Amino acid sequence: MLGLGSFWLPVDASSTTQYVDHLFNFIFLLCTLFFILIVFVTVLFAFKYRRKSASQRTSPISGNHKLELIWSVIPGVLLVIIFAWGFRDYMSLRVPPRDALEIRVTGVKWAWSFTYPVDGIVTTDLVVPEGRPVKLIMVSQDVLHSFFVPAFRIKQDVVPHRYSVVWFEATKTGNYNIFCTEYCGTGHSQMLSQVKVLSGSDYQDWIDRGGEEAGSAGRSSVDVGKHLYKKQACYTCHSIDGTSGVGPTFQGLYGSKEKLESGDEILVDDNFIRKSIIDPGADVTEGFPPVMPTYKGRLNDKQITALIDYLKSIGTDKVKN
Ligand code: HEC
Ligand SMILES: [Cu+2]
Repeated sequence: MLGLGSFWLPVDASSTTQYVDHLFNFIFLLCTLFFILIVFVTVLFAFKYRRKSASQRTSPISGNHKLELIWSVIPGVLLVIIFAWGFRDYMSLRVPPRDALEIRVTGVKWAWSFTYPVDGIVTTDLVVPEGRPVKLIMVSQDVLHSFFVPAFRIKQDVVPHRYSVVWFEATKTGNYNIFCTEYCGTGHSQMLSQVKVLSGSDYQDWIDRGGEEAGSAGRSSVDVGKHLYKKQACYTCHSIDGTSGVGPTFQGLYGSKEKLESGDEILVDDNFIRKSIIDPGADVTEGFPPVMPTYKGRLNDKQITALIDYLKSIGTDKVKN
């Protein structure tokens, strides 16, 4: 409609964007027309009916049924049109097609993770095939988040202890941003991921490869770990340069001795790191609050190993602070 879509709205890359866009353009156009009409009439009347002499009186007006009917019925009809149109499209957006591919989404402070129905595939970017409906079943592990993909025009709250559902069918291969649009704490603005839309055969290859992070085939375990450190938002609490954040720095952590809240001293080795990631509440490091979220179910064994390899690579001589 008038090419407004491309100017006001982000790229569209799903089969249902038209629902949102057409209605948006209609309402936008309506608002523009009424804005012009109202401003024009206001200015016109201000001149036409302004007081012409000091002795002029306002003529007595008791009402005008015809006028009142016109300004009630016309907007009333327009509202009913918007409602009916919106309701029809809302239903199409709410009800996922039966044959949709189901992927589970977990929101956590401050990262998204995606669990595939195929054994063990867990990712931080949502990888989907082009031209196939995808149904996302979403839940939060902590606070309220909201899953938003502008290019698909889908947005849905992600709530703890309850599953919410949203669906889409990507129509163009490429990468599209995922945002969290419900303020969820310090790292909210860094809660970023991408939808990677692959062609059907590329997607199948990706699944067959065990769902490596897209583009990570052939990368070393340390590199994958480094990638996960960023994508799983470890960096929002753990620095790698020795500075203490919400959690202890990773610099020189591997192989060092840590004091636990229980008073025990423990050697940071592969098993301790693994345990810290899966069950962070079990051995809390002295001097830190027990706020680390569990990554159980959001990282598979391969990914945990990659993180361990990455931590090992950041040096073993700890700069104490
Ligand atoms: C919300 C903040 C937060 C995030 C995100 C977070 N952690 Fe932690 N982490 C902590 C805190 C606080 C501690 C110390 C208290 C404890 O042991 O539970 C900790 C402890 C650890 C420890 C033990 C360190 C030690 O000195 O004993 C490891 C290993 C660890 N985290 C790894 C990770 C990894 C890997 C990630 C990302 C996959 C991650 N953490 C994400 C806050 C966080
Ligand atoms: Cu969030």
